[in-house]
Amino acid sequence: MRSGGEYCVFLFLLQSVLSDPGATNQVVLLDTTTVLGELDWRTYPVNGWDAITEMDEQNRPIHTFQVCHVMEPNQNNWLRSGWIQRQAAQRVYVELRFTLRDCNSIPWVSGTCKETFNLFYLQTDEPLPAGTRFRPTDYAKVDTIAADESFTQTDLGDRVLRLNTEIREVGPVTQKGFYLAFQDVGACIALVSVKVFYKRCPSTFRNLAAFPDTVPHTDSSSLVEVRGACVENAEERDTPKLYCGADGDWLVPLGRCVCSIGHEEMDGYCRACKPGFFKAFAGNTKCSKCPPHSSSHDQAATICHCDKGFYRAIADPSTMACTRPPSAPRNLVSLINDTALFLQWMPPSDTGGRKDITYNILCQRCDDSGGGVVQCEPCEPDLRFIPRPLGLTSTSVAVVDFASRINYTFHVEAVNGVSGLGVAARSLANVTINTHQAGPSLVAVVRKNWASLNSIALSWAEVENAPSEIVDYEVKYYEKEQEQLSYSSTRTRTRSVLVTGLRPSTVYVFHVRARTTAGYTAYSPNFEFATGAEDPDLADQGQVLVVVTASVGGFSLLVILTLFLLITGRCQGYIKARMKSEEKRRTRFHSGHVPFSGIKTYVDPDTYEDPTQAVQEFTKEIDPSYIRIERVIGAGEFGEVCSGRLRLPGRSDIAVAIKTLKGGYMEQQRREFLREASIMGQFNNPNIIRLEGVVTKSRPVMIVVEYMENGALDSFLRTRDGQFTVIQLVGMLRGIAAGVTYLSDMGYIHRDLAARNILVDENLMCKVSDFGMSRVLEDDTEAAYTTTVLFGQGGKIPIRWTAPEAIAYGKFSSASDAWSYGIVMWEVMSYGERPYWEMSNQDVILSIEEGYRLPAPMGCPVALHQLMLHCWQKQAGQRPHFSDILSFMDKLMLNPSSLLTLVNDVQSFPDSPEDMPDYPLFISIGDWLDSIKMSQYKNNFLAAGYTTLDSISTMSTDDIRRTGVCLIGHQRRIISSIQSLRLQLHHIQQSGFQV
Ligand code: ACK
Repeated sequence: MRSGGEYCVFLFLLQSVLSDPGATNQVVLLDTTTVLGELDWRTYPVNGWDAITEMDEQNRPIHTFQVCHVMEPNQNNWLRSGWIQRQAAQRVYVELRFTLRDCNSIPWVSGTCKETFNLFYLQTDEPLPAGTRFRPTDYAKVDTIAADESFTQTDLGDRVLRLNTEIREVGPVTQKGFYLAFQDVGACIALVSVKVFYKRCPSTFRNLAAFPDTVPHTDSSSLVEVRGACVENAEERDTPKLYCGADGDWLVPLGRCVCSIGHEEMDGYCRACKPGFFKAFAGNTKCSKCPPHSSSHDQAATICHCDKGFYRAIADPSTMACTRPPSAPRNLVSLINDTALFLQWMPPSDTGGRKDITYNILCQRCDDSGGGVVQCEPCEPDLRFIPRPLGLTSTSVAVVDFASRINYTFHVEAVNGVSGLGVAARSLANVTINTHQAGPSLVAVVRKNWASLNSIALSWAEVENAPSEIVDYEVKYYEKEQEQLSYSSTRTRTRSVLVTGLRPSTVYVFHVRARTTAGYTAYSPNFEFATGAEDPDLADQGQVLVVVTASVGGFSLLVILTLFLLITGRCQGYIKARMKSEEKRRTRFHSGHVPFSGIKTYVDPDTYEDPTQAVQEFTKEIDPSYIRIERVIGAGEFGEVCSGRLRLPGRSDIAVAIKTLKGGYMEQQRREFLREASIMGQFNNPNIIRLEGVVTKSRPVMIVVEYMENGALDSFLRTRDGQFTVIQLVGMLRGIAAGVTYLSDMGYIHRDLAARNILVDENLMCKVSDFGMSRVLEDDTEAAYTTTVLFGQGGKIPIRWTAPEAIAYGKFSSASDAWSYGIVMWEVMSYGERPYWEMSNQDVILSIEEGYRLPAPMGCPVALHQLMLHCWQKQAGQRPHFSDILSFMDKLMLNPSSLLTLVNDVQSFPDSPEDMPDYPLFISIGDWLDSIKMSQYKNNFLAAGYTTLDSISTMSTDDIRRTGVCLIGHQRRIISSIQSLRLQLHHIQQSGFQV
């Protein structure tokens, strides 16, 4: 049963089969649509299946097999393929495309027509010899194949042919080849194509590794693990692996390869870095451009070589620019006094591109050995350099223990991490100093006029024929026992001096020298004098006078105190017990605040023999069950600071801060901790932090104070830069002034006034806190003299906040608190900027001594800066009293127009900018902006023509605004950095001018 129409349909179907490109994860063992010659398939009996070969348009053969003996019963027609080689296959698939006629569509065949056929196979290691008889029983059945679709009749009576595709798995096949056989039992079939294939995972590249073609396991549930090989110029990180699944898909990629040094990944391969680029480490990064002053000429460079004259230190990373040794230090100047010789210089103009510059001092001593021959030799080994001669990171050094009348030549060498790597000459700056004094001593004898417990009055006469142009005298002194470990000096224009701040019963060594217009003369010989002893019998006349005065003063204080205690009725039976303490205290009240009747006076807890008595007297014990600790808000000196609630019986609960004393404390620590409470407990003022009470009878020991929602003033302002009006800031300062006025009226000296010790509540009200530092001072009615301690600042004095006389010789007073208040004003007006920025403490002391004062912060009213400067008067007596500061603040707030005049521009120093040397700290505008984290404005500065640090030195706020820095906080940061630079410069200049 064949018709020409059906053949056309076959042709069409076959074309669509041919155009199927096939999947890449299949290996085809046979495809009848691609066999060009005869197929050589056999049929049994010969008239059963019919092989028909037609040609398509491209003249390619189309092999089809048909059978359609539907009218005859008992059909058993076989079609057998040729021998198909198995190759690597383990599981073989057979894809059949065929049409099958629906028996209903054929009349008169109901008993004989079938709608299925059977697929069989036979494995052999070799093709069966020609002429082998066909034995159906040799073949194993794979499946009975039925059609999904068949011929169907349309409404118009046309028959529509449907092509069926069926795939069957054959096997497992283990022999070298096999035959397929198709059994027809009476159906009408056209077998259009037969494709035999097996599946495999095709070779692939993943994660820079190559994976070969892989045949899946026969067991479809297990995967084949395949290890990949890294592509060329790549190396394994973790073993690269893939798994081949039964369907020929790659699964679960593991591990990877990365491109080796000198290579980068590109489209799944590792490509060599181009010249001018390098890659120093294996990895999936790209090649990098050679850093400045280096180059690579070949492909696949792993490092860029430094250009001539540039180097890389051993520890420098290969990504860092090549650098070179620095140029010589600049502006080396020297300054000599009798015991120390100072060298100071500026960093080299060319740092070589590095930040690790250090300086070495090399010293030679040169003597004129006569006849104009100068002989130089290394300096004495016992010459001392402070802090050290080599590896200096700062730009100054002091030299002591030098011999007099010698020419010393100092070479200051600038070195960096690549110095010595090339053949470049050493970068030296030289200076020669002669340690000659400007003439012999003009003071032969120094006399003691009188001495008290703490002071000695001296006078001297000049030698005969002394030159008239004496500028002043310098008196140097130190404790004899201490030798010269630390010494003090003071100056006077007259031939006498009163040296104060000395220790009782102590021998001091004094010597005096004159300063003439030609320089210092040599010192007088040493003279030793002792201060008075505590025992009045041993005192000389002057001491007796002082002690009597002190006793009278102390007595009147005692009377006032006694009256006060009697009037208030407190501790009546207690006066006697405290008489001993009173004895001790009577000379300890601050002289500037003699309390008058009716005003409560601060009592120093240290004057109590038993400090727990002071705690009992001035604080209230709280039952810990009334306290609820909620969270930790900070770390105090003695333990954590927490916030919480306090509910006292009959009172509503309030927010409190709770300072705790951490476990394992020593008794001394407990006393120190509670000392603050017994100070705080004496105060009652809205601008002083209020003590609610203490817990001492159970653990942990606690101090409970009112809670201040906004915490410490310094950090509070830093996080709200530029957010307050000037009036609000003045309001804060007014509050602090009110608090300190109260303290000073009580006779209490705070000693540690600083924004960090002021707390701020939710209404911006400021309250003074931190009473840990305070001690009542020695009563000293003598006038203060300026003394300078050159080396070694002992103790824990907050240098930047502390008045010079307090630093130099411990003279704390309400006037030194006024100095600190001025610094707090500056902190407030600059929103928490660090006073004197990053200057070292030593430089701060020297700058203050030289007369430098902090410039006005940006946007600060002139009136406020004037008040700051007033607080920073060198003479403590000239500083304003707190009551004056308070009324000044009140006036400002009542008359806000007085705050309208602002100090907007950078303060100018007396010297013109042309006279200024280059800025020492940074190399370029870019570096400078990086250092203050304002890098984003580099282009603004450059575009506006500011290319050197010289050029920014005179910039005003308006100039900065004009460069396009719009944010007020950023303007502030930049302007204060310029001020800081100018300050350091000024400091260097001042030192230079003294030479
Ligand atoms: O800046 P702060 O939040 O404010 O961090 C410190 C921290 O405890 C350690 O001293 C905070 N602090 C101290 N006393 C109080 C208080 N009375 N109210 C609120 N915070 C306080 C301080």
